[in-house]
Amino acid sequence: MCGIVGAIAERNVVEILLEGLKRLEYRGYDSAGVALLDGEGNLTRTRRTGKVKELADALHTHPSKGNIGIAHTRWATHGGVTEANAHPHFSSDRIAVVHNGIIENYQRLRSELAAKGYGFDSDTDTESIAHQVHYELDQGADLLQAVHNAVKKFEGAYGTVIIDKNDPERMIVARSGSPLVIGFGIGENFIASDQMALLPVTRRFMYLEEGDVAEVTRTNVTVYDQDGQIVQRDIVESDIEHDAGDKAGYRHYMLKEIHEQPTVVRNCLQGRLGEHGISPNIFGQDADSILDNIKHVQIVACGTSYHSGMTAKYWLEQYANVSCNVEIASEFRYRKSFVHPNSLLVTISQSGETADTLAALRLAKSLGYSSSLTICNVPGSSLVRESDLAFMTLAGAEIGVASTKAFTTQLTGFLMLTLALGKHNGMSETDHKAIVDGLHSLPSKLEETLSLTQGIKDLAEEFADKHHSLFLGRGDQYPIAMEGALKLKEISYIHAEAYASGELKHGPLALIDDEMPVIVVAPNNELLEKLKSNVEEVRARGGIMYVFADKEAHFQSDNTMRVINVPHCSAAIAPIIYTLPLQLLSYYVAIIKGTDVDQPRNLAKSVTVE
Ligand code: HGA
Repeated sequence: MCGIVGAIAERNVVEILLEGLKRLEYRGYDSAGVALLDGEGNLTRTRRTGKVKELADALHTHPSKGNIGIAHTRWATHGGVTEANAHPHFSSDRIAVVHNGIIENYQRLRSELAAKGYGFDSDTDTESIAHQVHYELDQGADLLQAVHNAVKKFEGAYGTVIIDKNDPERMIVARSGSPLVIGFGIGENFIASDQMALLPVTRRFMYLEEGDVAEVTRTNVTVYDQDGQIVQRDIVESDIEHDAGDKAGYRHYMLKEIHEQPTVVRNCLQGRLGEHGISPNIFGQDADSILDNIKHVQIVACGTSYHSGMTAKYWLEQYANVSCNVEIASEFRYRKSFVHPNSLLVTISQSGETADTLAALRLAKSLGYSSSLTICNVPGSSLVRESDLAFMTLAGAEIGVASTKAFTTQLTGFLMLTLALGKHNGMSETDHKAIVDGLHSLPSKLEETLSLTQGIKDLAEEFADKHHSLFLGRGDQYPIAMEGALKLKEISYIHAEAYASGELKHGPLALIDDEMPVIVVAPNNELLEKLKSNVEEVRARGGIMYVFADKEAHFQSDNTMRVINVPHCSAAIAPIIYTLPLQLLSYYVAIIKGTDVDQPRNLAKSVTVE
């Protein structure tokens, strides 16, 4: 969340910053701003509420230039969405700061700094960074030392870039809890929250680590660790192949990403799944010998990733004979939990920077887990670097805020983890073969499922005027119903709840009427008859149902039930297959409602704040 870009060059950096912000807009889009320092020592600032386009228009109408600049696209945590709260924040027109994270002790810092005469113009926590650095400068420190001193006073999380009008040859950056990457150019250098922002200008990157402070000049980067010692951090060459910046002819990134699923799932399987099973060590170096001893899995994740973890619990316990708990990261990190012997901690995150999940991993390291594995989509991210084992989902950049292909590739990874753990825990030959065969058929089944698009478009019309909805599933389709409900909430703003359908009679049946559409996920599995009884319970109370069902489940459309036949698939991959129609349903409902599909209100991707 919140996107930061900074550049120091001989040329004017405005367009580099604007392009970077556009590429980071998925991280926040309530306001944006840029501060520029030119060769004559002029520090200027332009800020706008709304999207990056508003800022770009303003800069084209009133051009500004500079060879050092910092820019920011905001997802507000402290202080409303106003121009005054948009970053960069200044201290006395001298210090400019952009920040991703939350300074938790900002109120105390604010009172102290205000008492010392530093005037506040915003309601943000961020402004206290600018004034604290200014205060340290006023005490005689140079900019680098001032930042070293200032960060010692901050509690909470920050990825921050600071420039000083009186020190125009460098930017100082600091990281604690929020990601920052330095990009190396020729005679120019850059900084961003995500390498994606800098791909038009460089492919050489250095990730800062926790507690790092770095001095970035046009020709040099010097990194100091949390003890103030100079350290070398690796420079990596990015191998991101395609530039995710375009929609490839689709109207929205989300639609493009839904349609990419057959391809990315194929990529995710390639080289990892052989004819008769998975290849060795697909979860990382020495992974197989680590996994051999695992008897319990603890999964920790948030949002959509949490739903993939919930699905995995069904698989791991049913097929691999390994016990499994799943917990929301923001809960796990703040409670004392029980660690089973020989436990594997699995974190899941698209970005690998999800603040709560990262904190959970760090906490778990002191709790006695045998090992940690992350299932993640971003190479080099904090979760990947800090976990013992990593499984990259290879979904490619996901820009739509509502996650789609990251989810289905996570599930694909979990089916392979089920195979890996099942090997030493008595998985039956039949189950092993069923999963392997299911995975082989997965890309083509996903393609087949996308052909439901037209029928789902028609169906979406019936949801546009609804305010509430209910999603039902059983067994490993229950988390898929939860994910379907989350998608609908996220992008169409229709209130949606998911229930394990056996729970209906314990309360939610009271909600049923003809204004509450009920979406049912019904593959042809061993729970089908039970599910059919639940469907009858809804019908008897006048509910209107939309049933996504296997043809062989023999549901009939009538005036209370509309049936959408989903291609027949094996039980092991059914949760992945049934995800697609629910994604499409949410997408087309959102289109009819005219919401901002890729950047839904109040949300942002890569949740780097608590
Ligand atoms: N706390 C700052 C930055 C917010 C942020 O990092 N969001 O992801 C603010 O509210 O402006």
